[in-house]
Amino acid sequence: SLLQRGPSCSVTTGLLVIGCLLLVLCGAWLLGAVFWLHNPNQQEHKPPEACSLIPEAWRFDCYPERGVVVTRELCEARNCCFIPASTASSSASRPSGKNGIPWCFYPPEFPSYSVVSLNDTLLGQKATLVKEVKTYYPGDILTVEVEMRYETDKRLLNHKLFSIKITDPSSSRFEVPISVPTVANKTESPDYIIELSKQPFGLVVKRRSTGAVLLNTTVAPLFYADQFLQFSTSLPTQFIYGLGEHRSTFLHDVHWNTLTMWARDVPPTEQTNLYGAHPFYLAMEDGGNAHGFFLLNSNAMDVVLQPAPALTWRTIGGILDFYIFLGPDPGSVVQQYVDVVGYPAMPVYWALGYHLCRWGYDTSNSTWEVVKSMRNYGIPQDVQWNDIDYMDKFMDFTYESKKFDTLPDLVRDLHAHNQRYVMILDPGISSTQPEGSYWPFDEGVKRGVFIKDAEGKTLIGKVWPGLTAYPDFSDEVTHEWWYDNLKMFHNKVAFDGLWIDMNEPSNFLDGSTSGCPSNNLENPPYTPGRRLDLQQRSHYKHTIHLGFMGSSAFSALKRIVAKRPFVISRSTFPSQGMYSGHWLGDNRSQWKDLYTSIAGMLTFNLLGIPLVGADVCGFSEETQEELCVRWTQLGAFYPFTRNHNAISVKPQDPTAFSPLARTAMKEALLLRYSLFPVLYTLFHHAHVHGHTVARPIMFEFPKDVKAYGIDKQFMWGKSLLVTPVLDPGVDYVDGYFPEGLWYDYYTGDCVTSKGEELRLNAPLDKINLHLREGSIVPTQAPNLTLWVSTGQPLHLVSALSQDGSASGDLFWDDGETIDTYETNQYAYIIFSIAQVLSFMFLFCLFSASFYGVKEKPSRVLVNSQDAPFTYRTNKVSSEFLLLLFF
Ligand code: MIG
Repeated sequence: SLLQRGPSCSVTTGLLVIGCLLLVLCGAWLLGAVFWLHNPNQQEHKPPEACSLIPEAWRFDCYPERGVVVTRELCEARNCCFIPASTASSSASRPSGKNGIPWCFYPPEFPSYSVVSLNDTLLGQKATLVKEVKTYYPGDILTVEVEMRYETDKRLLNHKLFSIKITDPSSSRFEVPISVPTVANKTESPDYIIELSKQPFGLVVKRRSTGAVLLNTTVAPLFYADQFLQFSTSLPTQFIYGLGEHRSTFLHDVHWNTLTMWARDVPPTEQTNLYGAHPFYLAMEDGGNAHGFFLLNSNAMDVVLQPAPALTWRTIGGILDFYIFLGPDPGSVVQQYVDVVGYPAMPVYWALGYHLCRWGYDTSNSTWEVVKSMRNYGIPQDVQWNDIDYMDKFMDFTYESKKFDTLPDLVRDLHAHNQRYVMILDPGISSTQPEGSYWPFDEGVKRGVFIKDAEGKTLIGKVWPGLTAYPDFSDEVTHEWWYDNLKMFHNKVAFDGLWIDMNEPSNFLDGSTSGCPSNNLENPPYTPGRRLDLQQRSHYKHTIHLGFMGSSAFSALKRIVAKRPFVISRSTFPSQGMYSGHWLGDNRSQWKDLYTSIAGMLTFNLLGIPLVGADVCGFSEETQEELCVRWTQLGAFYPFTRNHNAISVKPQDPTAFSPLARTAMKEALLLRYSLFPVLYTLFHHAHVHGHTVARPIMFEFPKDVKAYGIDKQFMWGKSLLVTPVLDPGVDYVDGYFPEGLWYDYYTGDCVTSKGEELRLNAPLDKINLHLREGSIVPTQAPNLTLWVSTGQPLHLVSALSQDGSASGDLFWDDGETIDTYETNQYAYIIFSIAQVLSFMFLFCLFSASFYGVKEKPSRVLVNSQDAPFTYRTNKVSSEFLLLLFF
């Protein structure tokens, strides 16, 4: 992920080490205990009436610090209200994973900022805010500046974007170095209404058309201290999505749910901050409108959801710079967000094929054996990967000369079969090799690419190769050094893409070999995160931060392979979609993980990183055959599909299973390969328009509230509905079908739904797939690689709507040249059927099926010539199927 600052060591590059929080928090707890002893009568104390008037759902936590028993004394020392919550389960001890209802909360009159001047600017208004009294956080900034920008004249954002930047006029604070498109003009007729409250300062943003209050920051005081920046807003809805990276349901729970953002190396766990940080949410309002909110800040932060509903942003550095996107439909919100952070890269075609990987291939030959066995069974595979096993002593840019001696030959063989090779690289560079024996480190030191500690010495941590230095990828010099290393390695092993791991970055030491300095970055007054338990502490100690590894890998690959770069990254930050895809990290081979992968995939599509998938069949623990079959079926619909396995567990590639299971997996992959034209076209729309690829049902049916919580099904684009089996031992699945006609993809059988749940047959060899009425999807006869598949004739599948119309499209190019869209080297075809069956075929179309033709046509004309066709009555409904050959 990109630069973040959090509780961290102060190092000269500004890229940091964290940890060592224990002492401070223990200290605070002791203090609390002492106050408690001195006031045994505290329970009798009556809070002021203003406090008791505040409903529990509307309490904004005045004492968010973890590990502190919040007493009345501690609370009142902050001039806050102290009222123990009504229910036992919501005590201040904060039951695991969630905050309870706060016992200590801000009173209405809590000191905050007032507007002292307000001026019009070219793009909006600028206000100066002052606060009279310092609060209890050190470095409170009493004068801040607010810049409100009402608009851009950019295509997507016209009338739909409102942005605010709150800065300290007296000193420059850290700002996230991603380039946001510049704003040009102030809008005359925005879709929103802004109301500014002057005393205390607060902002209310309403949707003009409905009056819905999208933002109201008057609900709690604004904090702007050096290491504690916080504001809250009411929400017009409980339906909140996004806010990655977490393992949770797709729809977030707003019942005192704190989501922490701070990139770190930890296997997907509920209520825990994971590998990436994405301070963006999408909200569904009453009536089906949607809006989005993005806080452009990369420091460690908490986002607190509470049932009012309301939300609090609490970050420990940087500035407050935020954007509101007016939608009004959910897809447009994502488009507007992506327009600010950057559009996803157009993937090289083979990125969408099947990837096979594991940790623990002992040798290059054993890796090769799997590839050959996949070919023998006729199972599609585009890409073979290697994990850290291939390296010599786990060092980047080396390969093990005995066990992996045939690696270059394996890669040549893959290429000869139109297959590709990807290997892992970690950021940590071994620092302990004899001088002159390891160029990456020696040269890195010479060019000064490594992160330094507070004393200006190279900071040394520990990862797989042992002691390591960390490249500072925010520096151009590092990019050049990284490129040189890749180029030299590429001369030996002609890899096609890169897998970048451990780039939170992960560190097995607490800080560095010399620990952590003691300073305010290391010991922030407030530490985001859940309760300070042992595990949490050690994880904070284990994280240091650096950035831009994804963009560095992208630009180096672009120069080396001169094709669209393929990069998959574990850590991510807003804008990362421009450079890489993402896999969801170290999941387990469990049914639960199969299910949660859908929410992860959908969330990353919302975050502008559509090339995403989970480790198919599960990473850690032994998988089971049935689970692995179901996972391969669901995985066939991950935008990025890779089977990956941990070390020391049994193989889980498709060839490792019984003929029955193997065949079912093969079928699922062939299905994916046959749908490649659809998937590729969806990625084109992601790249050019910021669309999602794998999409929640509610994106297509925003008025259907029943679809808002669905994360067991999803769509590909607007046409295909996927209903996977997520439970063991069943041969059916229940799925929700929004109102309308839905066609079984395989048979053309049609169901009419009133917006209801339907039970579908789902034997082990089947994943349910439905075509929405009115859609046309281009498909191809599948083959063992996409290279071969994409040479096959197209077949169109059309699902007519009730009035007999349908449409669809196809983006097509050579699959690998950089910027084909931008340089006009592509074909884009729109298929459309009106009541009269007529449409244009531009090239190499071989056949077409039409679902839902109500009467047998007397003639079929293709280019004015009679064409042969077959026609049959559909078994289940009274619809008909027409097959056409020409
Ligand atoms: O410390 O490279 O998430 O996919 O197999 C573990 C070994 C390092 C973590 C990755 C995982 C990979 C593993 N890596």
